[in-house]
Amino acid sequence: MLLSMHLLLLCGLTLVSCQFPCQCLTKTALDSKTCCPVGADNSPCNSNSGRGSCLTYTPGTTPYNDNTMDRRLRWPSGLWNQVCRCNFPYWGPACDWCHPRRTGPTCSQERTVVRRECRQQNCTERARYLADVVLSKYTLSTWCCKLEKGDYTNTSSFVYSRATVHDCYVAMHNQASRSSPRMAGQSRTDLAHESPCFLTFHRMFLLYYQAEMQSLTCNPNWAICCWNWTMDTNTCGVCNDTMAGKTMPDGSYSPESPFSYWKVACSGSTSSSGCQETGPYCSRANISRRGDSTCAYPTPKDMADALNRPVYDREPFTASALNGFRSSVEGYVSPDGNRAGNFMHVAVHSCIGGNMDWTTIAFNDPIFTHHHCNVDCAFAAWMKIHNKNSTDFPANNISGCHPWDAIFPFVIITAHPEMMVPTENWGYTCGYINDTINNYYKFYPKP
Ligand SMILES: [Cu+2]
Repeated sequence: MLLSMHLLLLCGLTLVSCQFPCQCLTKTALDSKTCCPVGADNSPCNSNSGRGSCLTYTPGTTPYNDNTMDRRLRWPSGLWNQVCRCNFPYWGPACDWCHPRRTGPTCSQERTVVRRECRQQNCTERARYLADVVLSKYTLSTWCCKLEKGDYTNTSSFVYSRATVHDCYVAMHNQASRSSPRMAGQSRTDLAHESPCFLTFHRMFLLYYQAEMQSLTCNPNWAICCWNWTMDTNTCGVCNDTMAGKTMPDGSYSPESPFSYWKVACSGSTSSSGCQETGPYCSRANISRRGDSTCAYPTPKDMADALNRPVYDREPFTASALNGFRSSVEGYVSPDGNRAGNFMHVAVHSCIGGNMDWTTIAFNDPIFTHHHCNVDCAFAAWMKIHNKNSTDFPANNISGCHPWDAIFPFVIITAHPEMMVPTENWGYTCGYINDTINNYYKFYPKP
């Protein structure tokens, strides 16, 4: 408790989010399996002010062959079984944020933020957005700690450190996609990709990032800008110095982009290690891309074809599961759903290349959010076109991705299907969703 109080004093009252709350990684917290951070009212989960309670959480039991050694599974029970449960309209690790669809000092105002195509921002808005993202790279998160070393089979191996806001999201994505010891017959342990969880994980991930940016910038209307790459044919339309940065022939960023100064976070990570660093900040590599900037981007017809898969996902629910919307938009399957390869979301990661081409460090490139914003917009369009809801999230046998599994690494317990709802329920919309839907109807007339 003393350490938590001390941390609170250090952090002040504005808590923002990241990989794991530092207060939950102390030996005491891990030994007692309790992750109930002390909030602004000096009580765990801000319970004194009625915002939340520290409760025992028991995840759904699974009939499948999960690796019980990997403490990311049956989340969060491998690390903590006492966690905050926030009362609406409160949200966040200590229930001190507003739910994403509320704002104001007492979280009483309903609101919806609009995620626009980046190119719809005017000059002032672009400059502001760029400055905000740069601020996130150089501002130490007030409560996030990232796991630098540690094996998810043994919590006493954990080594954690504070990190900046942006770098915590690199770490979060890194930890969700790392491998870990497997049981016989288990083919994968990535908790964020190559499964039905791909779209639900990334929706929660971007929502958290957006909430944190709103807090960091004191701007409750801050919204991620989206890169609709179907507008581009063979060059990246947002890769200029007023937006995501221009790429030089050697793969570096244009010296006129602030991103040319950025260093890679989780620079020493491999697919099975934690977010390790190669050395002190200044000695790390600069973030980078693929030098040759020309690439065949997914076309409006590709997007329409992917949107035309009426079923969310199908057996075996892996990267190459054929004929489902998730695998087509993720892109290990063609947009028409019938063959494996590199298309859509995956193809765009490769088009940008460099850090973006490695799942465990992809978030280092600020274009990650612009890209995934568009993927999330496609998810929203697909739900509207086919009239889908959370009951369409399939029962499946993928570890960490059962319908009752809480989304790792968030300590706000949220099951994957809870993300499969209209975006308005989570306080945002995609500003160009009607363009995406109308484009779909150009290729596939309304029934
Ligand atoms: Cu990802």
